[in-house]
Amino acid sequence: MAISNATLAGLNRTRLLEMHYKMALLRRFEEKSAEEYTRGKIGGFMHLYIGQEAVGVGSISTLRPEDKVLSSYREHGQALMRGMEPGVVMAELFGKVTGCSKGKGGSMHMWSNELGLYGGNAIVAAQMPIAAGVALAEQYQESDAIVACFFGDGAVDEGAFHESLNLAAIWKLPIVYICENNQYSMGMAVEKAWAVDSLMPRAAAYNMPGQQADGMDVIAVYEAVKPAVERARSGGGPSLLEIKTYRFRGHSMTDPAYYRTREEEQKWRSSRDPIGIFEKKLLEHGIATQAEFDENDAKATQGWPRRLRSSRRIARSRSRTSSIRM
Ligand SMILES: Cc1ncc(C[n+]2csc(CCOP(=O)(O)OP(=O)(O)O)c2C)c(N)n1
Ligand SMILES: [Mg+2]
Repeated sequence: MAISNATLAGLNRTRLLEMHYKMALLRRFEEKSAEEYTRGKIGGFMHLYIGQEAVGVGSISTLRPEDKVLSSYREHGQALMRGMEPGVVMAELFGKVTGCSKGKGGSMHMWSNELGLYGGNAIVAAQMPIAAGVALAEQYQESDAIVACFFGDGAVDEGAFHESLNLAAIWKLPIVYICENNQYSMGMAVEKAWAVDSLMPRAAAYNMPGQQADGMDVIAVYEAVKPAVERARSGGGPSLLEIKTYRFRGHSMTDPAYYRTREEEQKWRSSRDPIGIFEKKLLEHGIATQAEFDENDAKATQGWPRRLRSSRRIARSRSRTSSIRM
């Protein structure tokens, strides 16, 4: 098959394949984490990013190395996207001194000054005022860096969300607020928790642009986040994005997810897998081949120490839309 020179959202084939690789890496890393957690090798709480890969990859692909990223406790994906070595993230999960937080933080506390990654925050919405403070520091120092602040739909119900957005708007801080609306905060469905059916009225309340995007489509995420990043970088102030997604696993490793049906989960996995959707798009545009996806997938499992690679595999269901098994 002839490879096309087509671009998607201005991204060339090399960058698109790199994004595909990152999505595969995030998926495979989380599967491995789940496996090791089940074997009792990882302690504490652990929240997986499976299903939400397009949000982290699409958003962080718009950033520069000097930009700063803050996230919630579901942040393995952001750490990997920011360039943290998978072995370092895994070591942190294992509580090893070679982890990014010297093994003292674990799953919810990925941190790297060099990579501009300021957590990993276990308290819901805690990262939002911190992100505003980091953005204020960047503004004060007249740097070109901006802040990307990720949070879940549950964080919107916290006072810290409202205080942060208000101050960010008043001070025109260089920040992009990225809500990963995966439709549940723990077991609470978003339609039972929000008096409004989208985040757009909240953006209006704090006088900043609001934008929604399909969080299962990495290109749609990239296209939504990019103008917000440019606006922040050029002194235009903050934006609020609502990226609609779905976590394929429970809230944490110990969540049996009784609050939703197995049919609902299966429907998302089989028809809205973000990796499958991206692969289909790349194939349709003739930009990449199945062999290249397979190559990326194989490479994605090579990031952690060799002895972890051969250990027992957990049962996985095959997604019908993705060549990458879940
Ligand atoms: C201030 C605070 N209140 C309650 C909790 C307990 N808690 C942990 S996660 C969570 C739900 C947060 O919502 P969201 O980010 O949408 O959840 P997810 O999508 O990760 O399930 C809650 C209430 C907490 N960690 N911090
Ligand atoms: Mg949520």
